[in-house]
Amino acid sequence: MQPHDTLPYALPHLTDQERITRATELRERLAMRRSCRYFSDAPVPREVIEQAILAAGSAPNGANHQPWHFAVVSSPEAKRAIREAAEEEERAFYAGKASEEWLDALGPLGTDADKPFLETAPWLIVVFAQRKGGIEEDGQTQNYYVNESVGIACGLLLATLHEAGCATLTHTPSPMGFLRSICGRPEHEKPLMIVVVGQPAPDATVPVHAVRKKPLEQIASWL
Ligand code: IYR
Repeated sequence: MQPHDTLPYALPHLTDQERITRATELRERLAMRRSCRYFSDAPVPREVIEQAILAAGSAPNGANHQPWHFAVVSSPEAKRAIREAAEEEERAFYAGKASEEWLDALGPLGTDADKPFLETAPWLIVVFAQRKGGIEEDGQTQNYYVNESVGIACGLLLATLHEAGCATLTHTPSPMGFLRSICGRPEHEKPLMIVVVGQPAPDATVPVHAVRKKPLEQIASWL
């Protein structure tokens, strides 16, 4: 065992009422987040994306190896390449690769193989999970709890972007190995999702299905 250095850890003191108010207010704002599938081409400042990625990079993770990479795409050429490759995969998915049960489950969302938002939205954040690398990103050291770590990071990314008033969509074309070559990432990194970021189109809608959330009694048990 190596000796380990420590630092003091403390949080600002809050009263119980302040804790409840802050939790409730953030919960209410997060409840307004929707997966947006209709984006305008209106810009979002790069600083917003930078802050959101830094927030994502603060996520708890395995052995503090921080096994993530965020490839930020804004050039029209790269966005077009991603759209073309994603739509090719999606056409195969909707034309028969997906099971009937899966397509039935997607029915209420109204999704199809056309993904114009991949070109319209100002930013695509392509999230990669690093299977290897360690804190030095040597490409060799084993990483741990990679999917869990990157999943939590994506949650913080989405929450920060939502707090900044941005519309987002987690898009997961399947398979998505093409993202590795377009983004110039190494073989030991696995593309996990594209987070589309921008502003909603003026006539954007969301499916009614998306607003139906399970109540607390259903999602929590207290022992
Ligand atoms: N990747 C496809 C299909 C899709 C799958 C699930 I599960 C969704 O929640 C939404 C879409 C697409 O993007 O259309």
